Amino acid sequence: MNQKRITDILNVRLGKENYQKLMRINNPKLHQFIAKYVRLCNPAKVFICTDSPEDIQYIREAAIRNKEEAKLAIEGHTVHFDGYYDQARDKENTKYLVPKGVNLGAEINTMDREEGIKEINDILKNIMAGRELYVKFFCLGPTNSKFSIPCVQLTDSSYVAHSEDLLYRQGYEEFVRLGNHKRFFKFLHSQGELTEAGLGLRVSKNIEKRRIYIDLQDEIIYSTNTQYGGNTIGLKKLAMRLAIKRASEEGWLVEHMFILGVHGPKERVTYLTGAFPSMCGKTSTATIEGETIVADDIAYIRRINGKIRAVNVEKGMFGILQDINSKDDPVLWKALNAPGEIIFSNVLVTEDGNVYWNGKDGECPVKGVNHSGEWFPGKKDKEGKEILPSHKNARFTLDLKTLDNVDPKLDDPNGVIVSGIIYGGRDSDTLVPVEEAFDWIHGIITKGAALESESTAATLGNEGVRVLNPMSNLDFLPISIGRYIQNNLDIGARLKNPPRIFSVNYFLKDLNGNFVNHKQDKRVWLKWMELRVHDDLGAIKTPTGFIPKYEDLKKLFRKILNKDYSKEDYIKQFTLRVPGHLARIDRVTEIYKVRVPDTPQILFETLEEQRERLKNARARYGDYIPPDKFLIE
Ligand code: SPV
Ligand code: MN
Repeated sequence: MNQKRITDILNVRLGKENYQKLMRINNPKLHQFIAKYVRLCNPAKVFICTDSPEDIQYIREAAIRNKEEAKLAIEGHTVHFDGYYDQARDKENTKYLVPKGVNLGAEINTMDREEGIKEINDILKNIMAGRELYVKFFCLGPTNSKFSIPCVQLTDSSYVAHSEDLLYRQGYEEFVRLGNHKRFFKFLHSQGELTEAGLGLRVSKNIEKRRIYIDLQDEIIYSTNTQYGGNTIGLKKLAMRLAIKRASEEGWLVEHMFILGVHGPKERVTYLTGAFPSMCGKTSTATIEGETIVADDIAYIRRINGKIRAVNVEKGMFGILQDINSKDDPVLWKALNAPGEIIFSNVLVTEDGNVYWNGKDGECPVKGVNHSGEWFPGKKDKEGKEILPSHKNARFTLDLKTLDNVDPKLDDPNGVIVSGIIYGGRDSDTLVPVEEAFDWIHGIITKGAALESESTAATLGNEGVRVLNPMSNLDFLPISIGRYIQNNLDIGARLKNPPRIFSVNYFLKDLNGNFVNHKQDKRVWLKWMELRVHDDLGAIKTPTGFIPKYEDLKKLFRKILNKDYSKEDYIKQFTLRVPGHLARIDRVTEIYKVRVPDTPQILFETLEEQRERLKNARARYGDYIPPDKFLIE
């Protein structure tokens, strides 16, 4: 399309006011993108959303008017439902469109680019007929920063647009300022035809045509016939995929990580990042009492003047509700029960407009409406599966400023210095609750690249299956796993003082199947890590890393939780479980050997060294080695 044709289309389709708003941005590529999809998707109306409070209010009201959200009893709270079969990220239908001859390895879902674009264009044709298209501008990362990436989102879902207003920094003025100068990411979403669900809310009907296609070449993501945030909120996991590709080319990282300010002695604040697969304690760690939150899900990480620095890509939270209660999560609990702008999704709504989620304080209501419609205890779905009051992946969306413990550096364009990196997974039988790696390479390989987790309800499919999930980022990788691991190794290599690397495991069980830790124990692990970063504490060297000394934990448990920490608990938690570790090394090595052809050689070497250390220890002390054995050495 030539420039004249583009402006003609926009002029006619947008109407005067919206046309003028768009034309304040002097960026022909942007105009072309919008014109192309307005023509193809054929919406009845187009709304260009600036950063003004009136425009943002328009979106908020549209979500109610369009019946994508309904008001709840508490001021500012709304509820949204996704379709019964649209409750999580759809891995199967999320594909990278790759040109012929490109091979990203067996773990990454790809399809031929031309074929994909043809298919998606067919689906998109007239898909917005009769509806309004919202055009929104955002900035990933703080604005006006080395980290920032401008983005444009086209969506016919006012729920998606509203969610993004809570989750991302506004970017219209950033686009105006940048004019024609910077590359930007593009997202196109349509929820497709709608059907009525509980409370008269409307959900995507044609789930069989749900597609999430990622075009790395043009930095465009298409998402159709779905509403669930992880499939639709362009700036979240969709943008992450584009950003990982760009970062890989430019020598920085995009990680599935929280960023937490951990408060040490004498008002010292030490920033730790943490990568956990979904539903493994990432949110509850990021919002933990006593510390301050910078990010809960996605971090951009750069090496700047010999230091690793990180920013939060987002400014809000799309968090899991299940099991949030007043005792374990006081910070979130308070925010979720106070007036303020929050979107609840896939919860149970009672007649009086209150919400209930699995594991919330108080009695479960005996009736209400949820993502399955009218709900009552014992209700079953078509497959005979019991429907819980809320979906396990039910979520809340809020601006981080709603929380009491937001860190003052949230919007710092320079980010924060990362002093430690935590890798966490769901492991019922092997890894100790907290452990520090020997060094950068040992940490990246044995804690990050070898991260395994038992699968959860955050993605469609079976739960409880142990899967390898390098850096908990596997679902979002648009580059080969080998290359990704190498990028991680590279960023900390040759640094004088790279971040310390830790693993945590909140899910260890004893032989009777009981968890060996309480949820609050993680507060102690965080303080221990903070002190280790500054070499304020010693540790015990084991074949798999440094673990805490009993006396140190005893003091910390008393100080932080006012609890008596018994030696018996310590031994139960920190015994080295050699058979589990050896089996894990076997599993991980096998996957890398067979499925990841470009695995860096150092991965195999590092795991082999660990195997040798474990075998030697076993020869001396047996299969299950209490920590004190290593103290004597
Ligand atoms: C996750 O599943 O990792 C999330 C939510 O943070 S989603 O947006 O679905 O990715
Ligand atoms: Mn996530």
